[in-house]
Amino acid sequence: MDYTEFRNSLRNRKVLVVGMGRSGKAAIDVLLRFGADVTAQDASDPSKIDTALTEHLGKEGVQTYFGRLPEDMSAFDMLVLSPGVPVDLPFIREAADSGAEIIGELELAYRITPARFAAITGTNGKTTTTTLVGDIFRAAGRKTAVVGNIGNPVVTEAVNAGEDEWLVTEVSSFQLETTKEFRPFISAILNLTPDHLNRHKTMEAYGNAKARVTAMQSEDEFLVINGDDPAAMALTAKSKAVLIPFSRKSVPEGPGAYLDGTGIYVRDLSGCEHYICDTGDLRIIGDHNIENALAAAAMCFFAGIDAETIGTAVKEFPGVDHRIEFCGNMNGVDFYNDSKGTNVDASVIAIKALRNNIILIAGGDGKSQDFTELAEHLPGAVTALILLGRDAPIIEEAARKAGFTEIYNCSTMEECVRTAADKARPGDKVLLSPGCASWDMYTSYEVRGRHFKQCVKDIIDMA
Ligand code: UMA
Repeated sequence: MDYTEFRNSLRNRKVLVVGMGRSGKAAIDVLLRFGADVTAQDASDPSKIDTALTEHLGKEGVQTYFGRLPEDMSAFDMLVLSPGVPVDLPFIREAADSGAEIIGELELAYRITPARFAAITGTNGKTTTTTLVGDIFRAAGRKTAVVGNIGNPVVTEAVNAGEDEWLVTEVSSFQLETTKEFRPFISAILNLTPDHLNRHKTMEAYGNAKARVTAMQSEDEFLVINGDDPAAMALTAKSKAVLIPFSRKSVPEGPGAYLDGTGIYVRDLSGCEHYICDTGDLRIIGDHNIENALAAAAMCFFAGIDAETIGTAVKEFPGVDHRIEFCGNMNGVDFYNDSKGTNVDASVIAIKALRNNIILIAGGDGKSQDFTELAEHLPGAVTALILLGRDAPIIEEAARKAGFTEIYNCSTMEECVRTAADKARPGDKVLLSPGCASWDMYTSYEVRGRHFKQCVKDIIDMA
């Protein structure tokens, strides 16, 4: 079914949209536009739902089930799930058993658009790489929208995009779990380390969700993959796409992106090498960002962009907010906001990038992670650990087991920043890299990061 047939097929189709966050609201608007008979459901109590949304849905004739479930799940032809909704909830299974098709907002977006997708997944680096790929596409003069897990629902842009447009899409394992036909022209799997195990339960299930980014790709499409990461490489087993490995550590034999000395290169399908830029030219710091630059360069090159345009855009790229973002200096102490460090691996990466003399602020919703690896990276690099949030005791226990005892518990972000500033000596670096989701105290990592930056600004202004 092509996109016009799919759009036509939505007329009078009974669709239940689950979750009234950004994705659910966007999906409803698009479904209504094509005449679907939409019902909305959210687990939250009606009093917690935005009144503007309730009024909007009322005007559009959308029946709502807030804080409760529809009585008859067999009434729906299709369910569109928001990414945060687990697929194995009993009422979703009941609908599937009665013949409803279960898809997510990403799959809806894919089916409804003629635009092409460049899709980026992986445990860490997704937002940086997606933003960089978007910048390079724009620099090459391509019509581009940067969408997905990065914060903009895909479906909103997808429905207005033409066939000459590119949807550069950050895709999470949550979004991929509900894809069926989703087939990007070029995809990337940046790395695979433990995350979201409270939702996916096992690393195998988490990896399987990530592998869906390439599952439907064909032999004339491309999968950019981290050649230095065996767990990511293992996900390529079933892919039919042309494999384009990127590596910081070795030079691939065939096509790929790699370092030769300090130079970043791409080798094309006929074996010719193309110079992109030098690692010293990058404004983003750390080995992980060299990997992000390699992945972005490979994606853009094999999407048909010339090496010179890629090189210029990579050199100009300033990085993204909330990812090892410099946010102030006070008395010789630098402050960095890495609120996007929402898992152990991301925080370890941030510690490695800043190397030593770090005062680390961590903690939050630990998502059932094991913090041993984070704890093992503290001695030698971190001089004080300041803990905040629900799972602080779990991190403290892991740190003490690793022999690290310079630990301070705080109950607010203001207190964390004050304590860090008190402990810091000139040359130290205060780093917020929680290793945890923000959901125990904030609505998102962005809100947490902005709060941290405000606390840093306040303390600098007072000094
Ligand atoms: N809800 C239910 N039932 C449930 C779970 C949630 O009804 O079982 C409801 C909640 O009450 C709430 C709504 O669903 O009203 C929230 O939906 P959502 O959690 O899917 O959030 P959205 O606002 O739609 O945002 C989602 C992504 N959120 C998640 O994956 C948790 C955003 O990624 C993404 O930016 C946005 O879609 C646009 O595409 C955020 C994220 O934290 C940044 N992602 C995770 C990560 O990066 O680690 C995967």
